[in-house]
Amino acid sequence: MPKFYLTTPIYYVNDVPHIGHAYTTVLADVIKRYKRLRGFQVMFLTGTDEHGQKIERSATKQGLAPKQLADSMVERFKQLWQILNIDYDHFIRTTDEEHIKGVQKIFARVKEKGDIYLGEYAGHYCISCENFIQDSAEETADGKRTCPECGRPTANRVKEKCYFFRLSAYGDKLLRFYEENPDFVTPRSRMNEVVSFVKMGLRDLSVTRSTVKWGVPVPGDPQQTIYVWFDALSNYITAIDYLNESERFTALWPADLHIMAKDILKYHAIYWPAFLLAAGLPLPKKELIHGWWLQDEKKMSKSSGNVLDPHILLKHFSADAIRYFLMREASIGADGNFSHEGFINRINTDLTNDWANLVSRTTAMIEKYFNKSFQDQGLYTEKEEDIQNGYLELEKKVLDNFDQYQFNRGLEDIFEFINRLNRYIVDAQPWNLAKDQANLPRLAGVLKTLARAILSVNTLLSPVLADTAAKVRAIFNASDVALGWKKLPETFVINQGAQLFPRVDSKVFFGEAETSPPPTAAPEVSDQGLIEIQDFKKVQMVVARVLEAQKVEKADKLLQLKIDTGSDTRTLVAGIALYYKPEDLVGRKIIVVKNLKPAKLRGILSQGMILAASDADDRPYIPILPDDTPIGAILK
Ligand code: ME8
Repeated sequence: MPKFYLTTPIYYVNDVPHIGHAYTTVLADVIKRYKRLRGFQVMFLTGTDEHGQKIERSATKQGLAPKQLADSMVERFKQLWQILNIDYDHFIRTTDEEHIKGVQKIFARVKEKGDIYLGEYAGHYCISCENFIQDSAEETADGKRTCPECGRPTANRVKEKCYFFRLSAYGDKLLRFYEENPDFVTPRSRMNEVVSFVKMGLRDLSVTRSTVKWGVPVPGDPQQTIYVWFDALSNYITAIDYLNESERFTALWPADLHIMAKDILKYHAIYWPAFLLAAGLPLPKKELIHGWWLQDEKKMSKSSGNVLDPHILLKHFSADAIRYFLMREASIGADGNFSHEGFINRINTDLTNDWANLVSRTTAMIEKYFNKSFQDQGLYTEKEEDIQNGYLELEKKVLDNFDQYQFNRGLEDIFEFINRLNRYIVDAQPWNLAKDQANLPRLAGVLKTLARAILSVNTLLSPVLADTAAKVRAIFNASDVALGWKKLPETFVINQGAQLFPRVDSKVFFGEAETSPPPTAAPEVSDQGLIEIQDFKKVQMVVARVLEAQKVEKADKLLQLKIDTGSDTRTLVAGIALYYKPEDLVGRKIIVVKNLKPAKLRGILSQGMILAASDADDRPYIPILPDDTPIGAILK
């Protein structure tokens, strides 16, 4: 069996997983299942990137040691991958002992060969990108510079001894490699970007830090730690036993496919091949670069505050529904825009109306007219032949698209065919055929054709709809998982199962989704962000006492409070339940905005808003006033 070694990026642990991470990982999982269907033995690697100043700072902010933060985040990632049915073979953490030793080994090897040398760096540093910034970068008013990668101001100027990688020596070698392997980076537009970048000339790269403690120590110079990207990229080889260069390593390396979004293209398509060339190792075969998931046309990222939590979707929809949406809506190379409305429409139309309905209509008719199984041969016409040929054409087209990782196009074709099958039912009118005993062989011909078409399409869908495909096979008692026009099992009995994609009430779904809305535009303010006192006075803030508090059913984040504002008693709903228990608040005096327009949250009318400070992670801190503060007192 040919092997296929497939990787996702290893994700930073300062961020909880969001739909962007889910997309890359689902894509990798779909590729794994597809390649398996095509006869490959697949090794699928994912994991977490845990070293560096960014993680260290994030941990300190939360009062944790970096490893503690990493441990808790790793659980979040693993849990989400389990729910999304991600069948990875190995989860690597850069804090794994084997990885650390492997990184030190490749570092030492490159150094031995003379491509890592000791020098000194003087300049600015971007903590977010963990990169030194050239002095030519734009300067801000306070003498800092803005990072050309992320646009954030850099930390103060630093001067430090560090080791450099002789990247400048690899420009020509890389260009030759790209020329000989024009599909190394796909899509082609991304390959062109890489080539232009390299042609502009490469400077040596600093690959250690003396100021960062949370990292892999440099062998022989433990005052220095290895640059996070040198550390992180090495995961692709350390995970398969580069340390011992065992048979496993030689069997799996080079990787067949690295998957990522365009943000980290440069690291994977320039630095990584250069490090490997320097270490005398073969280069990965292909890198698949996908676009961004955007919300409101902005890249989803924690710092923009517009990340979409996949758990909200998972409360109402199956993993397969989410996997399908992600694969159907995004085309490799282009950005995808996420909207809840688009999501629910896509699922209700394709999966509930078209696919689940086709399966349930067909099986219901087989049950009704043939008491769950066929005994006789069917009578077939040209129409059935058309369906079979139509399927064979479809399969060819879909495999072509899937081979190029164009899952959206393949799925589009599959659903066109599903619609054709639904039209075929209307056209054949099985309910009329059933009225006359003489037409039973014909009816059997129609329903058997539908059953065979469903089972065949089911296999094409199986890389994406992994759970559902197994359910459909169980309904038909079929065990064949191979491609092709399916035969029906010898003893053919329908097992009616639960509905495949129950319709989700959009009102319930939106009620929940609205509890984590994207940030709304800031109110109009004058030039320097200043407001008039009249503007401030428009907001009526008073002291209120919490009379009762309880959790809102099926909404993890919400607490429902009954409060006394001095002039009335009212209900508030606040997104604080992850951090405050009802008993923390009952009897306490808090500040509420009284004249906020009421809003319905999960069907409960919230009349006003509780005031709370929130940190960068959106954790609320509610100011509790002294017991003797009078209820109804106005804040002004
Ligand atoms: O960059 N849309 O980790 P990271 C689509 N640790 N994909 C997205 C996305 C979005 N809005 N946001 C994130 C790192 N991703 C490094 C990688 S690898 C040796 C080291 C996905 O947690 C996408 O795959 O910032 C992107 O490349 C990756 O998450 C970045 O993850």
